[in-house]
Amino acid sequence: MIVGLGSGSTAEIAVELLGARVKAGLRVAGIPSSEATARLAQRAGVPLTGFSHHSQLDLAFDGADEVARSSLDLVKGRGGALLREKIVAQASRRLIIMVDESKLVDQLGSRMPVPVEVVPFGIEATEAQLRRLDSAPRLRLGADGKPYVTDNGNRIFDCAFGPIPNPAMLASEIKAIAGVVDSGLFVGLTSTVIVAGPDGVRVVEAKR
Ligand code: A5P
Repeated sequence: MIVGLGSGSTAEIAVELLGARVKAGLRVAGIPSSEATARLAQRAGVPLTGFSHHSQLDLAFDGADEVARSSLDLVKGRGGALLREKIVAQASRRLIIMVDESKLVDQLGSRMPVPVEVVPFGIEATEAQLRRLDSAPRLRLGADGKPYVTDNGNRIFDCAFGPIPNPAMLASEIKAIAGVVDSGLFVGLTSTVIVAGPDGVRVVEAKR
């Protein structure tokens, strides 16, 4: 089985658990969605593979920053891995998202700005275009106070749009800007959401 390995604290726990299953005999290979996850998977003993060997994955698991209750669309990218996460998600037959209840929202954009990965060239022009979409883009900074650099050598604007009535339309508008690589709006990709709450864990399947 070929599995997409998500990024962020929730996905990291799942990678460690997967490593324990591999040690117990499970036959699986993972495609990591970030350099950090690749390092963790190696430490946990999860064999890694890549898209040059497998263009389609059986499933991917990941966390999320927001999950829309009815559509199961997502905002992702607080950890900066949104582009690779989306490539992995789109290549997977099933995308399983693990969150706690605090991540569930009626409308995406309610709790979190939408991360947008942009190429460094012309970054001021790209920022101006994002501002025209009624967002308030803020260049993400790293712990050193310098612009955060993604695994792909790009930068991230965190764009506060407020509650988003039509995430699919906004995702297309953002992506139409030349300097944008992709946004953290994941529309129509989720198969299943596993939600942890005070009363235990429940599983929500996408209505498709
Ligand atoms: C990484 O870029 C993100 O998309 C994470 O998947 C998301 O931020 C969820 O992370 P946590 O599981 O750490 O909340």
